Amino acid sequence: MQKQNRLILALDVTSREDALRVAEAAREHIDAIKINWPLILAAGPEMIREMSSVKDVICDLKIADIPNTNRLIVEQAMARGASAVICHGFPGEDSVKACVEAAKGQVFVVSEMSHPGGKQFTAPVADRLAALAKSVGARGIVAPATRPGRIAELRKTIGPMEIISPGVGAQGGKASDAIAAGADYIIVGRAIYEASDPGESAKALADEVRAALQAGRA
Ligand code: O7M
Repeated sequence: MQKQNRLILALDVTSREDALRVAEAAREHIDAIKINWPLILAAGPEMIREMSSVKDVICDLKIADIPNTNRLIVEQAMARGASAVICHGFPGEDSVKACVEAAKGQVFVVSEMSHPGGKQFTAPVADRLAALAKSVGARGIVAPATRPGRIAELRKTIGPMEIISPGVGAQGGKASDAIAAGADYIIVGRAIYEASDPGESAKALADEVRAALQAGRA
């Protein structure tokens, strides 16, 4: 994944036609496409391969099982051209390790989730989940753009690992706040794929990210 626009498109649409339309429109303003269950269930797992010809694909299956099942899931995703996968940390170290081994390190571990319910169970253990991601050699963590202060705190735990951050737009977070707090990439779904002009919306977000980076350097 090239770190150019620092924008990951969450392609949670439910038809192949919409996926192609939105991905093509946003293409030049994004660094990766995140594919989750809605698209895979609607249009089939071959969407991973098809989208990987547009941009790097992060397969967001939020894998959360025993080590052997985790390994089997990751192998299937990688075999279809995924560049990285996303797993949960709560099943424990052995389960996350199985993902990291099967994906050759290309794993992002969910820490504190971005929605209101994320405060209930994930927030109290988010620092431990981030520490686990670091100790098993994952690539990065997922941290909430809806609570930028938490991005900055989790950064202290993981050091230079990557932070990818959902919650911008429809969930109320701001791209510039997430970037200023230390996110490497923002993840955006509805604010792009529900926009009347997804390309324009992606461009505006990428511009906002660039401006936040420049302000941080000034
Ligand atoms: O921009 P949205 O709100 O339409 O979409 C956000 C995407 O990020 C959507 O695909 C969610 O599944 C995902 N996400 C969250 O919204 N919150 C989280 O805490 C974690 C994720 C995520 O991507 O986890 C890997």
